[in-house]
Order: sequence, then C-alpha cells, then structure tokens
Amino acid sequence: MEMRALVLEDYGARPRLETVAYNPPGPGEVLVRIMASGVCHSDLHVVTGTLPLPVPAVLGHEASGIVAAVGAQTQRIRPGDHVVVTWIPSCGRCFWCLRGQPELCEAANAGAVSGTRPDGSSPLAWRGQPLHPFSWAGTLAEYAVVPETLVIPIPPQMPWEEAALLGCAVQTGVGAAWRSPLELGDTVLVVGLGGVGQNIVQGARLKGAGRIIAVDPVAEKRDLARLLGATHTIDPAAEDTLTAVLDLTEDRGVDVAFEAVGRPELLALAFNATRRGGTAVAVGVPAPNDDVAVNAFAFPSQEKTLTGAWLGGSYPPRDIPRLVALWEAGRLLLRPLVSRVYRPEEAANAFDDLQAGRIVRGVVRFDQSG
Ligand code: PAD
Ligand code: ZN
Repeated sequence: MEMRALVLEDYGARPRLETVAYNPPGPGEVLVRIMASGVCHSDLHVVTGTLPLPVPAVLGHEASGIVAAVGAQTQRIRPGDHVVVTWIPSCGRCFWCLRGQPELCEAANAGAVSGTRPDGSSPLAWRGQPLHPFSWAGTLAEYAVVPETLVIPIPPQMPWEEAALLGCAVQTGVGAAWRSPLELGDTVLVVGLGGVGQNIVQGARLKGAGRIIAVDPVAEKRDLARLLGATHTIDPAAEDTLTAVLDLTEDRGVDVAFEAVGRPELLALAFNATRRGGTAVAVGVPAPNDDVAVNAFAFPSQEKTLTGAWLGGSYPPRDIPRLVALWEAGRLLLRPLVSRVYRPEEAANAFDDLQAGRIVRGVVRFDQSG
C-alpha cells in the first residue's frame, strides 16, 4: 500500500512530501489514519543532525488520528478508535518499566536508536529501501504503522489539533513540572517558551506554583506564557536573565528551574538561577556529545540538584487520560498552543517557521489536502 509522508532523506536536507510504501500492521501493531500531527523541535533536531536518529526517516512523533486496522495480538485498541499517537512504546517488562520508569524502557530506547522493530525490519519503505519512523511513530504522514503501546484512546469529541499535542509537547512539559520537586507557592523559572516550555508553565500553574518566571526572546511567546500562568517574563535579548531572576527573588534564586531550549549554556544558567537546595531540570535536548559546565562545589555546599526529564517522566496510558480530564475541565489550555495549521504540501514550511521562532506549535492536517 502507498501513502504520502514527510521524508527526511539525509541530515541537512529539506524534508519532502514523498509517496512511500507501508505494510499492514503486524502482530501487536495498529494502523492509524493520521488526522493531525504536530511539529516538535526534536523533529527539527533530526533535520539538522543534532539528534542523529537513522535516516532516511519519516518525521513526526505527536499526532491524533483514527485507527484504521489492527494486527494480530492487539488487545486494547479497535478500528474506529480516536487516538493520540505518542513516541515511547514502553514494553512493560524490562528493568526500567518494572522500576516504574517506563519512559526509560530498554526496548523503546533501542528501537528509537535503530529506527526499526526488534527484528530489524521497518513497516515503511521508500525507493526500495527501509524507511525509519521517528521513534517508531513517524506521524507526519497519512498513515502510521505503530506498536499498540504508542496509541492511546481519546474521547471522540476532542478536536484533532489539540489532541495531537498531547503526544509530545503536553506530556513532556506538564509531566516535567508535575514530577519536579515544585511545592505549593514555589517560584519557578522556565527558560524557552516553545511548545514544551509553554506546557511547563501551565504544568507549574496546575501544581500550584506561586511565581512563574518565563524567559524567551520572542514577545508573542512571552505573552502566551502569561495566558498559561506566567507571572513574570524576561526578554533575554534585553536584559541578563540571571540578574533579572536574582532581582525578583531577593538574590536567592528560584526553587525549581527548567531548561526547555536544548543549549548547555542555558542549562548552566538554569542551574545557576536556582537557590541553595534548589533543582534544575533539563528538558531541552542538546546534541549527544554536549557537556554542561556547572560549579562542582555547589552540589555539596549548596545541596543543589541537576536532573532531567524524558517525555516529562510520563507513562502515556496513565497520563494522557489525566491530561484529557484537565483539558475537559478547562484547566489545561491546548488551543492557544496551535499557532498555525498546515496542509501536507506545506509541511516543510512548519520546520522553517519553527526554526525562525514564528510559531509555538505548527500542526499538519493530513486529512486536508489540495
Ligand atoms: P521550540 O523551538 O518551539 O522552543 C524553543 C524556544 O526557545 C523558542 O521559543 C526560542 O525562542 C527559545 N529560545 C531561544 N533562545 C533562548 C534563550 N537564550 N533564552 C530563552 N529562550 C530561548 O522547541 P520545543 O518547545 O519543541 O522543544 C524545546 C526543546 O525540548 C528542544 O530541544 C526539544 O528537542 C526538546 C524536547 N525534549 C523532550 C523530552 O522528552 N525531554 C520532548 C520534546 C522536546
Ligand atoms: Zn517532541
């Protein structure tokens, strides 16, 4: 069978809408007709080669759609279900899954790195060669053939564009805030207000933060952060972020700081902006060989913590229904995160707009072509 998908041929190339071949779902897999797929900076990291996932690849890892078919041995999902597609297919059996850290699942990690199923095959092919779906998802396409564990049912009335963002940005951002040591009334710093950072802001609000200081050079993103719960904003192009944070906190620093850009110097900034006993959380993804320079003396003498969050520490079957409940109650805002909707033919433009800082989330509607 054939479909159109956004293919990255090699690092540095422009992603292109191509006709590719796909197999019917195998055992434990489902076929999803993609309605909407978001474009995340992690997709852009693959395009630039910062995140060296195997190519050629089908990009995309946060989406919504309708289950078109299910393979043998699937249990939870039925044709016709409305679903979110996410990107860590936790096995439920490995060392990490059994310890309650399914986001670090061994099989999921190995599959993301190899871009193939455990047997080395791929459900996708292009020009006679195997195509690697991004982290087994590959949702910037008309269809995705994915493990059943990547697919979570949602209420049929949920709009496609909002639902798509649950796949990555919302789980990552809200989860990172929720699982951080943030306590009621605490002061929080969020560096970087893209799709992920905005959700850290609203996650911090939902967990009861007092002051939320949000940093981004783009004015519209600072405005959106205020809508989602930020109490203070900083333009790093106009003032020194660390000085501004210390001014706002009687020179103490914040209780919890999040880096949501993916640059080591900004992670060091987040660490330096925390108070004694505070925690900095790395959410942004740097290049695999990047190091961060922070003062070693601060760990024992100031009891500081530097940690990280992968998919916000989320477990999608447990957390997506909770996020849906927050959205239904009007407490989790999704519509304002969708800056622009693209047709499949324009999907590559979403990458240009993301790189230029013009959008928070761009969403491609695969059911709206022409
Ligand atoms: P994005 O490009 O939408 O957001 C990045 C933001 O950083 C933009 O709004 C920029 O304007 C802003 N920025 C740039 N320079 C600065 C600066 N000096 N100070 C403050 N802000 C600045 O990306 P995104 O929100 O999709 O992703 C952000 C990062 O998170 C990126 O590295 C991505 O790969 C990573 C990510 N991590 C996970 C995870 O599981 N940890 C999941 C998804 C994305
Ligand atoms: Zn992502």
